[in-house]
Parts: sequence; C-alpha cells; structure tokens
Amino acid sequence: MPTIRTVCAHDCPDMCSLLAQVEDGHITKIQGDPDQPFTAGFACGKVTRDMDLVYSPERLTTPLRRTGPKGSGQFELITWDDALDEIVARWKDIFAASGPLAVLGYAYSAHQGLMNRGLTNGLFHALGTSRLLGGTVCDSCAEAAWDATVGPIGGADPESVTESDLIIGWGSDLHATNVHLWAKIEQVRRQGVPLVVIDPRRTRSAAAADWYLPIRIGTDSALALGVMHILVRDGLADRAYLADHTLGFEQVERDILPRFSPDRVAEITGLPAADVERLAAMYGAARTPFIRIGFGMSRFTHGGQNLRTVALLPGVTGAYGRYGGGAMLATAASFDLNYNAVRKPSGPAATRTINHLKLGEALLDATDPPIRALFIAANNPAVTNPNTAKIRAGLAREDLFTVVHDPFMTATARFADIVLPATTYLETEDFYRSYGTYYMQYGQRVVAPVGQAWSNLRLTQTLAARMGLTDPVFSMSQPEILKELFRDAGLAVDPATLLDGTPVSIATKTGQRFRTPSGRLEFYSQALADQGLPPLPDWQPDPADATAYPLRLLTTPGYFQSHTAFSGVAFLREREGVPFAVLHPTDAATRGLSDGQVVRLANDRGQVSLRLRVRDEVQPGVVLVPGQRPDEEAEAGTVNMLCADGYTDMGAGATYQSTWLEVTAA
Ligand SMILES: Nc1nc2c(c(=O)[nH]1)N[C@H]1C(S)=C(S)[C@@H](COP(=O)(O)OP(=O)(O)OC[C@H]3O[C@@H](n4cnc5c(=O)[nH]c(N)nc54)[C@H](O)[C@@H]3O)O[C@H]1N2
Ligand SMILES: Nc1nc2c(c(=O)[nH]1)N[C@H]1C(S)=C(S)[C@@H](COP(=O)(O)OP(=O)(O)OC[C@H]3O[C@@H](n4cnc5c(=O)[nH]c(N)nc54)[C@H](O)[C@@H]3O)O[C@H]1N2
Ligand code: SF4
Ligand SMILES: [Mo]
Repeated sequence: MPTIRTVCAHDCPDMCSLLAQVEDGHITKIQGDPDQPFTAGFACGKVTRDMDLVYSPERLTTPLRRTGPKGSGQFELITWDDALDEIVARWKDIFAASGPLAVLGYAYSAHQGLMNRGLTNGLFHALGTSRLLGGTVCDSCAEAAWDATVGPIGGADPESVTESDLIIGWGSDLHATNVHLWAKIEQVRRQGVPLVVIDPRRTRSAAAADWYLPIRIGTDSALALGVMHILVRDGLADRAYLADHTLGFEQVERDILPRFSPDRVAEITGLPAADVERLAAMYGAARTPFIRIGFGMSRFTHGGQNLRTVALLPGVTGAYGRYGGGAMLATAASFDLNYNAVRKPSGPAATRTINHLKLGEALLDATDPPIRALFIAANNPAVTNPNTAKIRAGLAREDLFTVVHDPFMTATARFADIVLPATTYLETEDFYRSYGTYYMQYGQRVVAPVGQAWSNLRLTQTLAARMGLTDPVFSMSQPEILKELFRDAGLAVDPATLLDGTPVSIATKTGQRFRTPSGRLEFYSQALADQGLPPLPDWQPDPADATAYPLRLLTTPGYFQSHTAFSGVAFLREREGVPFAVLHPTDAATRGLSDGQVVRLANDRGQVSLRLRVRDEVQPGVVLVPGQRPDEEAEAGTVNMLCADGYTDMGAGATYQSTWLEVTAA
C-alpha cells in the first residue's frame, strides 16, 4: 500500500510533514512523519481525521449557480465550462464599464502552499483589480509590532527550547495552536525546566504549566515593564548587551520604568505584586529564557504596543544573544524567497486596497467605482470576520456578482452567485515554508481531486488564460514555479533538491539578529514616532473601557476546530462540543445564570445565543467564547456578530478583545 509524504497545508505554525497511506486511490490513514524532527512522528487530532475532511459527505463536488435570493442557499448544478464562461463574461463587462477596480479578489490562508495561496493573489495583481490588504484578521498587528521592534526577521528557533532554562507561553495556547512545540516543551520539562503560562484564560496549556499567571486582557505591556523595573532595580540588566545591541533603553529606564512599580503593575494586571516580583526573579536568574509570544495579546486597541513591549524583554537580560533564549512570534520573515514571482507577476504596483476587516464597509460604501464583483477563496468572512452583520449585508447586495471557491458550502458561499468546488491540500501539489518553524518542504499530491473539485492553482491559471493574461507563471507547472520562487532569492538552496519532499531547515544557532532601521533591538522606534505612535514601550488603558457594557469578550482558538476549516468534519464538531460561552461564577451569580442554560450575549452590533458554562477558567468581568463556530452549530448566531471591527494601533489589525457586551438569560 503506497505511503505518500506530503505537507499539512492548514493555517498552523507547525507545518507538519505527513505520511498518507493510500489504498485503491483512497486515503486510509494520515500520520506525522518521523523524519521531520519537529513533526516527530505525530499529527494533531484534527489532521489525523483529514480523510474525513476529504471524503466528507458535505463536500462540494460540482460548480453551482444561484437560483434563489442572495444568501438563500438555493443553487442549481452547472458545468465548469458554463461557470467559467459566466465569470469571465461578467468580469470583462465590469472591466469595460467600470474598470478593474470594480472587482475585488479576496483570497486568504486556508491553503498555506506558496503556489495555491500566492497565485490567486497574483491573478488579481496582474488584472489590476482592487486588492485585499490581507491578514488584518490575524497577524498584521503582531507582525507590525515585531517588525518595529526586532525587524522583519524570524524569532528564536522553536527547536532551540532543548537549550532553554525557562519557558514562557505568553498569550499562546500551545496545546491548541502549536502542539508540536508543546511536545518539545514537555521533553524539556522532564529535565526540570519550568513552564510559565501568562494568559487571561486558564487554557489547557495553563492548567498543565508549572505556574499560571491569570493576567487581565491587554495588560501584558504593564507586566513586561514591571519585570524590567525589577530587573533594573536588582541589578539584573545586562548592561553590555544593552549597549551593544539595543537602542533607547536609557530613555525607557528614565521616563517609563519608574511608573511601573510592582504595586502599580499589580493594579493594572490583576496579578499580586508578589507574583510580579517572582516572575522578574525567575526571568532575571535564567540564562536562556524562551518566550513563545502568541497573536492573542495583539488583538485589542493597543495590541501592537502590548506585544512589542513583551518582545523587548529578552533585550534587557541579553537573552536574545543566547541560543535557547529570546522570543518567538513567527519565523516566516526569515525565508527570503522571490514571492513576487507568484504574488505579483505583473500589474500596477499600487491599487485600491481593501482591509481584510472591512469587507462589509467596502461592499456597502465604496465608490469610484463601487465594488461590483467579488471573488472569495480559502476564506469564510461571513463567520470569521468581525462585525459579521455588516459583512452579510454587503454580501446580500443583489447587484454584486460573487464567486466563492471552497471545498464546502460555507456561510459565505451561500451568498455567492457562482460556487466552485475546491480541492483540499491533499489533492494538490505545492511548496511550503512554515511560519512557526524554520522548515520548508515540497508536498506531493496524495490523491486525485474528489468529484469535479479544482485546486486554487488550476482555477487561477485557467481564469488567467481566459482573461488574456500572458505572464509565464500562469502556465507553469509546480516544479517550474518552484524554480521561480528561488530565482535571485536570499536562500542558497538548489530547488531541484527539494522536489523529493525532504524537509529542509534554514535555522541557525546564532543569537537573534535584528533587521530594524538601526540594526538593533529598538526600545526607541523612530519608525513608530513617524507614524504618530508612542516610540517607547508603555501601557495605556483601552479606550473602550468606558463602554456601557460590563463584560469584556475573550475569543480564543478551538481545540478541535480551527476557525471554520474543519467544520465539514462531523467527528471534530462533536469533539469540540456545542458552541459555548464561559462566565466566572461570581458574574453568573450576579446575573442569576446557571451552568448549562442558554444565554444571550448582546451588544450594539448584535446578539448571539450560546450554552453557558460557569467556570473560574476566566476572571470576573470576562466572557470567553472559544472558536468561531458557524451559526448552524450554535443556538443562534456566531461570535463575530458581536466583535468590534476597529483597528489596532499598529498594522490595522483586528480588535476582537476590545469588545464589550452583556449576558442575560435567553
Ligand atoms: N486548534 C487550533 N489551532 C490553530 C488555530 C485554531 O483556531 N485552532 N488557528 C490557527 C491560526 S490562523 C492562528 S493565527 C494561530 C493563532 O494562535 P495563537 O498565536 O496562539 O493566538 P490566539 O489564537 O489569538 O490566542 C492565543 C491565546 O492568547 C490569549 N490571549 C488573548 N488576549 C490576551 C492578552 O491580552 N494577553 C495574553 N497574555 N493572552 C491573551 C488567549 O486566551 C489564547 O489562549 O493558531 C493556528 N492554529
Ligand atoms: N472572533 C474572532 N475571529 C477570528 C479570530 C479570533 O481569534 N477571534 N481569528 C482570526 C484568524 S487568526 C484567522 S487566520 C481568520 C481565519 O478565517 P478564515 O480565513 O475565514 O479561515 P477558515 O474559517 O479556516 O476558512 C477558510 C475556508 O477555506 C476553505 N478551504 C480550505 N482549503 C481550501 C483550499 O485549498 N482552497 C480553497 N479555495 N478553500 C479552501 C475552508 O473550507 C474554509 O471555508 O479568522 C479570524 N477570526
Ligand atoms: S499540528 Fe498543525 S501542521 Fe501539524 S497536522 Fe495539525 S494542523 Fe497540520
Ligand atoms: Mo490566523
């Protein structure tokens, strides 16, 4: 029975190397590859079920054309030829009447392959349409904050934790979102290295840690500054490292740190002052403390400042200079590939961009020209974007020509005029580079497409040809595109050696390098000052603190669901359980609410009905809703109906955690 090595393409930092067993053209088993050290022979509990994703009875298998009102979900079967004829005819009409800016390409990250993901964006770049300013729903704030501090370069290698003497999971539920790093950390803990978790939710990672700090949402910068205050006070700052590798620490020391005494930090964070002292003492005593920074702490109004301040901490003790120490947010920026060959084959350098978070506004309000056609792939904004009511109002426009390419009939696809069946990654061939490790790997197609499903690559290349684009990349095979990705790239690797699927690591054992304008870790950032942002790390209360609603929303990842990418797998939906909200016992008691009842979560944007769980997993004042579950799985609605769609201070990112609401009996 053949075993095919491939790469997991789900949006996940681990980027596992997988072994898939195939019998009579059918996948029978998926497991982790023992020959990739990070994957280490196991795949997560979601992906070992990916046969059920591929062969889900809910898969779309043919193109569909809308027959009922928008959003009604009424469709008829059509052929691929008819679907493509209609799309191309409509786009050409719109180009002629309103220009290419009236079309919006809105494709995102559900297939992490550089070709299947990148070339869809390349199509819209070459066509000169309005383009998606992507990733603001996810990592744009965190990345902008990291770039302003460390520079556009990856952080500490997760495989270096074998050399760490203290590990801090700071705003990242590794058990859910980075399970292979969790496994590595477990090994190191057996040798006595402590794991500290700092998170407003007592996550599974927090419950299993050596020490858990239940921090108040959005106050990590205050905690980091409190730790710095104590390090300086106790003579634990590495003055030589600060002088040689950092910029502006003396200003922080003079103007900022005096305001962050342990007592004030305790007031802000909700942690006892003694715990702030203990954390600083532990951090100061460690030689190679490793901080895994998650995106969670960036998803509120001051998220950039919050994350950036945490990323500065390893500079104070010089931990950035030692293998095993430092901080890791992501690694992708270290892969110097020729991405433009795929993402920008031709087309205007500048065009109208639409922030990923503002699809609703763009569809409802854009003028000059208004958006008349929308193409969505690998993205389910009717569930995963904040302020969902606005998104759905935009998608419901009868005069908008919407095409959705997805393996499943999603909430978004139900609003489409044409729905096109997409393959899953197991039915595609592609090249991958991780965003949470330093591996890159070529992934083979495991099985032929199910039904009439097409890959993103095939659809993109076909549409490009029919729209008259002649860029060579639109007619290249995957191995040919691979060569382009390495042409004039910073990585000295012969792409031909990658085609056999061997995982290759680009990790080095040096200390952290900095790619900021100064070439140093920037406590003072002129780039931020130039944008009118505070150039020094600091903490400010959230501006929405004065809201009329008493409870603050916390949204977190699902353990057996990743956004909506696995919602077509019945087994995983059941494992995740019915969508629920969590309140602390005191908040439940003051509202007369009890465990198990259906409650209504409401604010000015909308209302959602969920099962209530009463637990001290969160602090008073917080309502936790894990995952983004589609409406039909919940009592009513989906969490993003409540979520704020404002921008973060950096990177114009999402502010899910700047959402306030009330919970009552349904
Ligand atoms: N199982 C699973 N895996 C996933 C995903 C999934 O949904 N499910 N999503 C994938 C994707 S697309 C991404 S981007 C990554 C995201 O993975 P992460 O970087 O881990 O980010 P988040 O999912 O935002 O949340 C991580 C943690 O941040 C905490 N948090 C929220 N606000 C704060 C705060 O103010 N301070 C602190 N200290 N912590 C805070 C939350 O409680 C949560 O436990 O994971 C990927 N992997
Ligand atoms: N409230 C709240 N909302 C959030 C978050 C949060 O923490 N809180 N997290 C945000 C984050 S980090 C992210 S990344 C976004 C994710 O949001 P989305 O990008 O919308 O992610 P998914 O729900 O996984 O939807 C991806 C879609 O792509 C489809 N798909 C899978 N493979 C392929 C393929 O190969 N080709 C095509 N064409 N389609 C495919 C899937 O079936 C699914 O419908 O959600 C964000 N939304
Ligand atoms: S841990 Fe992440 S990369 Fe690995 S199999 Fe699961 S989803 Fe894929
Ligand atoms: Mo994400």
